[in-house]
Amino acid sequence: QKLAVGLQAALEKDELALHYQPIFRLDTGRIESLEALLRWQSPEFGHVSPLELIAVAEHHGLARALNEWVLYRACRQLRQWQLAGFDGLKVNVNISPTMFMRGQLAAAVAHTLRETGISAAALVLEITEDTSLWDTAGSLDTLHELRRIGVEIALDDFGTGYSSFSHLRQLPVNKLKIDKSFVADLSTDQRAFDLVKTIVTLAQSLEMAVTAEGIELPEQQQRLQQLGCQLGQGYLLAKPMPAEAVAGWLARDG
Ligand code: G
Ligand code: G
Ligand code: NA
Ligand code: MN
Repeated sequence: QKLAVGLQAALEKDELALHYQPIFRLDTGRIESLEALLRWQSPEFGHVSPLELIAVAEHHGLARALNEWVLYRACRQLRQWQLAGFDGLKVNVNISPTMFMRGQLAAAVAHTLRETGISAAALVLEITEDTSLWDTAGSLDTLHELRRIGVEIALDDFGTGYSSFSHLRQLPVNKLKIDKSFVADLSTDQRAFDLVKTIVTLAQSLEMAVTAEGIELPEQQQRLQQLGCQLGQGYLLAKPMPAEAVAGWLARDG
């Protein structure tokens, strides 16, 4: 309860921050996108993890305000990088699954894109695998509407949830992010290797691009490239960093 009051105040005082972690094309090494990750260093509560923040927001009716704040901030930041001359970048924004069931998400996204001057093709919404997504007609409508606008949808933490092949085939999703637990075991465990191989093949047959997250070792990156995984993210390549650090980093990266 105290945390919820604190979060409400933090939203109003603009005390929340987004950090950004680059996502790379594994073949060229070029940066493809920046994933926005929520950070709250509270004077009162210390560092609060984003998962806890989201949970508190969900319980206290603040989820919509929080998700819309993240969406707006990330798009506005991408516009600032574009104006500074960094072209061709996308931004990945995590959205809570419950937001897809409420019906206003597509309108809020369209509004934010107009307001910040970002094209739909530069926005990737990340959503975790959650069965409720495909149990609700409203969520499917929202996903279809977002794809119609031109926004990309990525299924995050793929492989840890419950999506069956038939669900996946019906979902208007065009990217899969392989969960970092599979990537972690990639170089040591044959079964993890086979599993990642299967996910990449599945994604190819569904015409979805694959991102591997949690790449920490060069061997993991090599194996992912061998398997035909197009995109990668992880501490080996770049860690999440404050927005102010990104421009300097982009200038060096070229
Ligand atoms: O960056 P970190 O490892 O602390 O993130 C922990 C989890 O919180 C991740 O699963 C991430 O997807 C989630 N998360 C981070 N930022 C956001 C956000 O802005 N919105 C939502 N809904 N989830 C987020
Ligand atoms: O659920 P989601 O994929 O959004 O979570 C991303 C989280 O993973 C972020 O909190 C980020 O800080 C973390 N992360 C990013 N790269 C790595 C990595 O290489 N290893 C580990 N263990 N975590 C990572
Ligand atoms: Na994510
Ligand atoms: Mn993930």
